[in-house]
Amino acid sequence: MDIKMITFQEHGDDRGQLIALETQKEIPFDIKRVYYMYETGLNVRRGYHAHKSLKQVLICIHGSCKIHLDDGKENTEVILDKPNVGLYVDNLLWREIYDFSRGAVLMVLASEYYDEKDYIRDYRKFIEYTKMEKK
Ligand code: T46
Repeated sequence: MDIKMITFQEHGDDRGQLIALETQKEIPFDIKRVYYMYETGLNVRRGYHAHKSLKQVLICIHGSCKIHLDDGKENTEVILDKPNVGLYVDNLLWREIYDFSRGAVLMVLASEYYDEKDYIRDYRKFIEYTKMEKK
């Protein structure tokens, strides 16, 4: 499976590091929404859905977590554990997020406003959807 990781430029000096993320520069879409999850329980697994059209970049800005991605044919696991690395998650990818370390903060930059109608929450429907899209 083709996974796109984006390494962001660090603007470091003797005070520490700083990362800047701009629409259509480091992030390959117009950012319409930012959300982040924190205080996630140690054995929590979240996600369990795909998006019809939403594109996102996931950055674990503190701690670590794992992302399971499935395109309907293949699947893979990605570890996010660096604040200067983002995972680009295209539409029509089933995702599950788990193994959050204590204190982990997962920030997500999204290409669209929140829209429940964009979610595919049933795995069988997701598989049907991926087949329809390829016709
Ligand atoms: C995704 C993964 C990585 C909002 O009100 N606005 C928002 O923008 C979002 C993302 C969520 N919510 C509400 C909806 C639920 O009542 O926050 C609650 C938790 O959201 P959800 O159960 O969808 O969280 P996850 O971790 O299953 O999924 C989220 C995103 O929804 C999803 O797009 O790709 O993180």
